This record gives sequence, structure tokens and C-alpha cells, in this order.
Amino acid sequence: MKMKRCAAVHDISCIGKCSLTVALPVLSAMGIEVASVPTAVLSTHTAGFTGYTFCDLTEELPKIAAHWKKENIVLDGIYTGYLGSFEQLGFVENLIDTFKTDDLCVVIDPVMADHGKLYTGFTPEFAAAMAKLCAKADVIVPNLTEAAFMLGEEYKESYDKDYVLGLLQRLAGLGAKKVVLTGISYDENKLGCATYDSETGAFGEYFTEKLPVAIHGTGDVYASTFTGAYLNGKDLLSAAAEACDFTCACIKATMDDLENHWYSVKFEKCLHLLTKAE
Ligand code: PXL
Repeated sequence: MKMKRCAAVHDISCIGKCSLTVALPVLSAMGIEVASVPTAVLSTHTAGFTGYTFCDLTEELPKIAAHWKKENIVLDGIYTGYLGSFEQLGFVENLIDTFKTDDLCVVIDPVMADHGKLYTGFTPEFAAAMAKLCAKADVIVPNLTEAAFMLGEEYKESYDKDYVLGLLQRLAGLGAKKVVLTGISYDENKLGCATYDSETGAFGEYFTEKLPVAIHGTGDVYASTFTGAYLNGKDLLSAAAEACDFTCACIKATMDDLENHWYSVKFEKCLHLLTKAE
């Protein structure tokens, strides 16, 4: 069977297990060829470490895309995560236009915020520009905080199902065909996601047990697994559910060692759950 090839546009955090160092192993384990597009190299991720190094690779990015085009490289997917500047948003827009085919699937995870706050270095203006880029996506995978910032709305700690349904529709109004909203919890024992397909009008939701910890990097584990499952042909809700189950397994594998392993999840211990013999 033909193997799918997906460009993964993320930074490399040398320590921290997020972005490309999660997308690469997760998608590879799911049988997808990853075309890596490193947007920056950081010594660590930015959440909890101080004094990290940062080498911006923005200038390299158009050169990589131009060479691929010259070599007639075809992409089945483009999956973007942490993007560090307005220029990089522009690069992704061009990359999508350059590699557009009827079959190209674009998944945008608008990584920039969590728990009601923007990550270091991000601004509301950037969130508005990311919202514009989302119009080019087949699927967007924001958490509740990113959703609120992209829509210019207040972040809500507590909410009900009507709020989530409205949020999904307003997010689809940004122009993406499908939306997966992560980090949804209506009761203290369950955590999950809600999905919306603007073409069919179908809503979905899926929950797993809510574990009493918040660990960095789980958003990237979730979006990478979702992207792999969706590119492998699962429907929106089934792919979103597989990503919930896998992320939950990764958190469980990490929970007893948080003192040492506070910076991300031990996804390596769980990769076998994603590999299926063909
Ligand atoms: O997990 C998202 C992410 C990716 N890359 C870098 C980050 C973060 C979150 O803080 O700092 C460099």
C-alpha cells in the first residue's frame, strides 16, 4: 500500500519532548513518512526552563519548500504546530498553496496558549493572525484557550455543552472545514474532545478518564496522534478518540515520576500502542 507523506512544520526543542520530537516518532510509529520542517532549534522548550537558546530557521524554510517543489515531491499532509513568528505563518500559507492538491490534508494545531494564558512570546495579534491561517486548514485542533484567543473571546473556566457547540461553530466560521476542540471537561472525572464537521453539520464528543495532573507536551502528543489517525483514513471522531486514548496512556505512564519527568510525557513507553502490523 502507498505510504502517506506528511510535512511536519514545528520547532525542535532539544530537551522537552514536544513539537517535532513528538510529531516525528508518533507519525512514524503510525506508518506515516514524516517530511520534517524544523522552524527553529531551542535547547529546551519554553515552559518551565529558563535561559534556553533559540536559533530561528525562518530563512531556511522557503528554500526547503522550493527544493521539494523542484524535486516534484508530493505531500499527502501538512501538519503544523508551534510557529514562532508572523513570517512563519506566512511561510505555512505559501507551503499550503505550493503543495495544494485535491488530496492534500492540512491539519493546523494553533499552538500558543493553555490554561487561559498565552505561552511566552505570543500576543493577541499573533492569535488573530493564526486565526486567519486556520482558514486554510482541513482540520484545526485548538484547546479551549487557543480557541478563545483566536476568536477574541474571554476564556471560560466553566462552561456547558451549549458553549462548546457554539465555540465549535464559531471556530469553523474562521474557515477550517473541521474542528477538534481539546481539553473539554464537564465533570471532574472525565476529559476529552469535541468535534465538528462544517460540511455535514455533525458534532461528536469523546471522553477518557481525567487524571489529576497537567503535563506539558500533551497537546503535541494529541495533535500528532490525531493527524496520523486521520491521514490513515479514520473519520474525524474516531481519529480524535484515538488521540484521546493515546494521550491518556502517555500521561498514565508518566504520573508516578513527575518529580523527574515534569517537562513532558513518557510517550516512548506507549508508542507500541500505535504500531500496527500491516
Ligand atoms: O508544546 C508546545 C510547544 C512547542 N514548542 C516550544 C514550546 C511549546 C510550549 O511551550 O515552548 C518551543
